[in-house]
Amino acid sequence: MSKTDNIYANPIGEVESFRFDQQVVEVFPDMIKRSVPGYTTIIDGIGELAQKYVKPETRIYDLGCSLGAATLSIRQAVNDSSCEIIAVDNSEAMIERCQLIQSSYNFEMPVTVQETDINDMVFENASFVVLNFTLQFLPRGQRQELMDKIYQGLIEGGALILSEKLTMGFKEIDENIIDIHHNFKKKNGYSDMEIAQKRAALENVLIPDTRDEHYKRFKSAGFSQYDTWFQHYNFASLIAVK
Ligand code: GEK
Repeated sequence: MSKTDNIYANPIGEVESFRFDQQVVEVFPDMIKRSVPGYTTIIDGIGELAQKYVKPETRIYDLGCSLGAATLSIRQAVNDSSCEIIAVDNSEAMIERCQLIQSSYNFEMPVTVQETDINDMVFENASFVVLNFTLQFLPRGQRQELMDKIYQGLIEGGALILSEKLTMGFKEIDENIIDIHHNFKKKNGYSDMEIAQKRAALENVLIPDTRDEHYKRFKSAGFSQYDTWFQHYNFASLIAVK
């Protein structure tokens, strides 16, 4: 069982930028479920989509895997021994715990868990790539290049799943949806102070784009089909197919 996230429960003089360190690893499953609307539905949906798009003898990449929830969903849903799933994160603490979790399950499909910056990845023979709430942590200037590399590494008919916090296209709508999201966090037990301090910690760390910006990147990379398959408030999951 994951511990309760109370990292920002006490007043902090100067809030430091958010980092995926050991303290976050300990509370991560609780933190992400209480903060990201639809997270569990998206994880289940990734397994269902994998069943549609994963092809035998191909690779699956889970980029910014954290503790590997999406990897586990795919392993459970597809479980084809001719495929390989590669789960990647650049946080040492996340990767250590992810390795432990993944090795405690026994599936036919081989899994490799590795500590790597996703910008340094080479993608080959991929039928399914997952960026589940990861792209938003990359500087904007690095996002198109990663998208291009993923597209190049996908086989024809392969799919990319991109889940992100979105900026809504209009300022007033954006402010209202952000407010509704904060109420969602309050209903999940976070105090106003926790919400405010977490928001400060994520400033300049989590940089959300609009849906149009994501679609433009898909198009520029060469994807022929793309759409939004899930959205709850300003949290969405998009699919792009080569
Ligand atoms: C899930 N996908 O549970 N290279 C590799 N990893 C990175 C990089 C990078 N450049 N930048 C950030 N990360 C997961 C949830 S969490 C989302 C993803 C959240 C990693 C970072 O270390 C963290 O583990 C993950 O991306 C983002 O399905 O916490 O909001």
